[in-house]
Amino acid sequence: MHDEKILKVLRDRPGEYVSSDELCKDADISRAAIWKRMESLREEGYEIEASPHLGYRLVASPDSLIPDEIKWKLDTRILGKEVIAYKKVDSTNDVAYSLAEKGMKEGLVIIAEEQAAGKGRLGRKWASPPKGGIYMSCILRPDIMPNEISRITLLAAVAVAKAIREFSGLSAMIKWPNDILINGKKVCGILTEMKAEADAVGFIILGIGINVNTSRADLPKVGTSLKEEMSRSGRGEKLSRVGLARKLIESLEHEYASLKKRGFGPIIEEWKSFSDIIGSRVKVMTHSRTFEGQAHDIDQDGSLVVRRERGQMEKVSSGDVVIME
Ligand code: BT5
Repeated sequence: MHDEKILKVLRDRPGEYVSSDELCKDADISRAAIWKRMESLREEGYEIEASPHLGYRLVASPDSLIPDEIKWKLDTRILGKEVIAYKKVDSTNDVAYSLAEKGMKEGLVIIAEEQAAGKGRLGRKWASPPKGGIYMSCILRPDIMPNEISRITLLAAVAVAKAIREFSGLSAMIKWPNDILINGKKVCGILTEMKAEADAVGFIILGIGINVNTSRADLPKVGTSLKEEMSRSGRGEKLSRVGLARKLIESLEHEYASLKKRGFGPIIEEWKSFSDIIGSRVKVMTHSRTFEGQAHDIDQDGSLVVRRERGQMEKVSSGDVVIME
C-alpha cells in the first residue's frame, strides 16, 4: 500500500483537485488502484472529495494519532523520525522499554489512542481513556549519570509547558517534579524510567500523558483537560491532538538539544519561570518520610532543595509535594 504517497501528493496541493492522471504518475499507482486507496483513506477518517472531471481533493484529515499525520512536516532531526502508533496498548512506556532493550534507536516515539494499564509513578495509575488524550513514550539515550535522571523529567516538563502554552494559549504551570497544571488541576503527567548500567544510563523512557479533549467525567478529580480549560475561558474548541503531539515532539527535541549544547542551567531557569514553588511553604512526601519546610531552590541535578525549620537544607530527589499556601 502506498497511501502515504497519495497523501503526500494531495497534501502538497492543499484545497486543489488532483487529476487521476497526475495521481497515477506522482503517487506511482495504477488507475485501477486509485478508488480502493481512496476508500481505505476515507475509512481512516480522511475526507476526500471526488469529482469525475477534476479528480480528487483532500478536504480534511482525521485527528487520529496516525504516524504519517504526526510526522507530516515534523521539524526534528532525532525525535519522532520513527513513530509507532497503537489503537490500544497496556502502557506505551512498557512497549518503548522492551524495544529499547532490543536496541531500538534514540528518538523512537510510541503513541497510543488508549492505554489499558497506563502507569503513574510508584505503582499509581494513569487514566488513559480513548479519543481525547495523547499517551506517548520516547526512547532517549543521553550521556548522563543515573542520578541525573530528574533532569530529563524537568526538561520534559519545560517542553510540555511551552508546547501547551504555544498551542492553546493556556497558562500551563509546572509543579515539582512531574505535573503540569492549569488553574491548579493536572493536565499532564510525566513518567521517566531508565535502565542503568554500572555508572551510566543505558536508556531512558520518557512517558508523557496529556488530557487534550478528554471529558472531565473520564478523569480523576485532580485532573482536567485542555478542552475543559479552553471552555472555562470561553473558547469551546477542541484541539488537534495531532498538532499538539507534533508541537510537543519538536519542543522536546529543542530542550534536549539545549541540554546537550548548553547544559542544564538554562533549562532550570525556564523551569523556575513556569513554577511558583520556590519560596512557598511545602509538605514533602518521599517513600520514607514526610516533612514540611520552605522550597528554596532546584539544584543542578533537578532535586528540590527545602529549608527546614532550623535553617538546615534538605535535598529531595524524588517524591511528591503539596504547596501549603
Ligand atoms: C504521573 O504519575 O503523573 C505520570 C503519568 C505518566 C503517564 C504517561 S502516559 C504515556 C506513558 N505510558 C504510561 O504508562 N505512563 C506514561 P504520578 O505523579 O504518580 O501521578 C499519578 C496520579 O495522577 C494518580 O494517582 C491520580 O491522582 C492522577 N491521575 C491519574 N490519571 C490522571 C489523568 N489522566 N489526568 C490527571 N491526573 C491523573
